[in-house]
Amino acid sequence: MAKEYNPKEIEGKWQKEWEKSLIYRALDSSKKPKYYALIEFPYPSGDGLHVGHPRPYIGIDIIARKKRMEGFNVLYPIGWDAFGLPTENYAIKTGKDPRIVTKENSDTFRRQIQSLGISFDWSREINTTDPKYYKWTQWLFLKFLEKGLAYKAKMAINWCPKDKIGLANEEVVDGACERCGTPVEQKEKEQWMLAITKYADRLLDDLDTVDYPERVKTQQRNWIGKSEGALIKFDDIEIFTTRPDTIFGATFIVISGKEDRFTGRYVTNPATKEKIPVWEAEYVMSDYGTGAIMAVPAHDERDMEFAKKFSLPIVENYTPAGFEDYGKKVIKYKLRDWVFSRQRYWGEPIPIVHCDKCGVVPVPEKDLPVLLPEVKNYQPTDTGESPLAAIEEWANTTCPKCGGKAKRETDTMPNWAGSSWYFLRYCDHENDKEFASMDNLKYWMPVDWYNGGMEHTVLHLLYSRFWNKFLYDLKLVPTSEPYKKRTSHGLILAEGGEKMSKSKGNVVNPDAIVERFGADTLRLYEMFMGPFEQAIAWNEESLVGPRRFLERVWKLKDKIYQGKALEDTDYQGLALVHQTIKKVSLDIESMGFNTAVSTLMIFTNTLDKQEKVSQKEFETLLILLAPFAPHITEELWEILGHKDSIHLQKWPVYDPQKIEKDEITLAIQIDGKVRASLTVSRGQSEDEIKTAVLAMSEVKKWLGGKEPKRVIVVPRKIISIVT
Ligand code: ANZ
Ligand code: ZN
Repeated sequence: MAKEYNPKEIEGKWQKEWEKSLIYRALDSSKKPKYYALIEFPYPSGDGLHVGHPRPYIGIDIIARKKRMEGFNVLYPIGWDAFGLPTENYAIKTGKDPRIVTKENSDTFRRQIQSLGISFDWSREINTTDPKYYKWTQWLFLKFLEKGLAYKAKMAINWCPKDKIGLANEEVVDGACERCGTPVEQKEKEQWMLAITKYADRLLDDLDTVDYPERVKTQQRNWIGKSEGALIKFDDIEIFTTRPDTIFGATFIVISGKEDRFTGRYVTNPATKEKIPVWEAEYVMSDYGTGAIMAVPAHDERDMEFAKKFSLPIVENYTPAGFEDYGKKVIKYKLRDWVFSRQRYWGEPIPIVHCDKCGVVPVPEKDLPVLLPEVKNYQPTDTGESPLAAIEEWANTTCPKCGGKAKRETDTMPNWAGSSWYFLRYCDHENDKEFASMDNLKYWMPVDWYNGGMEHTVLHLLYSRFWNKFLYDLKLVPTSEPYKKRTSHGLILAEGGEKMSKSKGNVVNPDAIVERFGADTLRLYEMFMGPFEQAIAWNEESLVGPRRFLERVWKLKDKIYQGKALEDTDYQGLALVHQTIKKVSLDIESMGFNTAVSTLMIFTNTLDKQEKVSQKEFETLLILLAPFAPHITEELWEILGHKDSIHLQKWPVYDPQKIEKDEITLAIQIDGKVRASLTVSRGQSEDEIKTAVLAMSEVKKWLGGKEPKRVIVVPRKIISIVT
């Protein structure tokens, strides 16, 4: 009896085999062209993987596998973005060392991801919390310092009174802490800052040079928020406006304030020479423009609302005024410098020493990394200082310059630090002399295809582009943009359409799915369930479809007859093969994974209807299916008698001529008279047609046994026989 499809028997076996044969290893030099495929490295949370995590890993895996089969030297790496609050909060709660928590969590993630047969080059695994990694994050910070782009500023920072942590602007959502929802307060504190605003124009302009979805570019542009406007003085109050032409309708001034109130002051409108009142209101931001506006209620909605509420005059005046009339043109940005300090434990220590005599002193390169000390208590302090400040034997040190008493910087870096350059480290992950060698970077960079979540298309992309550009200016990386192409995947939601979350108890663990259906079915299902870019709800029942499909592929092996080349397949069959190759190839390139799978299903159904299937046709199906379902295809490939891996085979190329499946009917003239007709397929050669015509009984009858003098085939029109 034929063997049943049993994923449990084959999946683990092949995963071990691939690990041994190193077929997914990227080589740092090769005659092959390079291809760098990247996913956003995960945060190894305590909950383990849920079925949403692997969606992008599988999608890019399919692209990486196809590229390998097309002859590229592919780098498809993975690692752990492991500093951050959840682990720290867990450590606070349980007293467990975050290092151990991180190790346990990443072990779980690794095991789970490996069970899905994704072709990551595991030899390049990195971990942002590994001192060998964060040594270079610290080194890079010192480069920013050296070039004047890292600086300290006393800033009113966003302060979450519950988490006791300073938040970056982007971590404040509607005035509340992004993590816990507590209303954010302002607190003055010395902070390390990174001058990303120095790169605002280039971050904006260079968007024209990269292949990102338009909505991602728009989001980046809006975040940078460049506007051209004028600064205009209303007596001693300077305002910023993008509409100086509306100045005749400016009936009051609003300066940024905590509540809506009249200040009691009046200033002169330089256009109308009228006295207009000065108000204070929350809707004017203190840190944009000049923090003051001229209110033109007739033209601006917010001003209109305010004018109505407080019965202020509304004047429609279309007297034209231009930039020329007022002030010079200025350019303002919404983008702010990046607050780079965190008063937390589980982050990279900022490698700075404060000396009474010498001031701010960078830790010398030879003393890097500044190791994160082990502590008993991970709780942030009530004063807002980092828990590191409480560890005197660590914080008290000597000045690297003068040898005198000094104190270490006790702030740590934000979560974004490690992820701002990890794609560079993958290129040379073991280097202990440099963050990555220029040779390797020149070979691998830029990333050819980067896929990640929509939630990271603003900040992470902007930050990492900024670091890359900064390093480019120092001639430490070879390209000014790190990512050639960026795409995003949609979330996988829980059944019913809600977001998967532990608190809702609706998280689906891939382990259970692999156990029940196999990894190949899970992979196929995740690709088949809907368009890759769109959010979609998980539906356990639907896993049966892909599983049955794989069973059908499995059974096809019993129908094979050998020794027949693909070209010998009958014409209809050949057209279908080439159509399938074409559609699957193009769909993969455009992330149309769901339609690629359905194309493979149609092909399989057609083969299934045949009594016999040629080995070549079956092999073509397997090769096309291999990136989607790497285990079953490898097993069948072996059963067919191959000794090398299916994943090292050449990706098939379609022949456009063979795809034209329409047949044409040609008239047959004998000595100038139409006597018969013949239906041929477009792919047939002239000789084939001639042979077929002369074999026709009707033609034989008209020829009466004579040899024709000439047979002329006018392509796609007629066949003319002269006797
Ligand atoms: C008069 C006016 C008339 C304005 C009108 C707009 C429309 P963007 O494009 O975002 O740069 N503005 C200036 N500083 C502000 C601040 N700190 N907080 C809130 N609003 C501020 O917008 C610039 C416009 O936003 C400026 O032009 C100003 O209002 C307002 F029909 O001046 B305008
Ligand atoms: Zn000193």
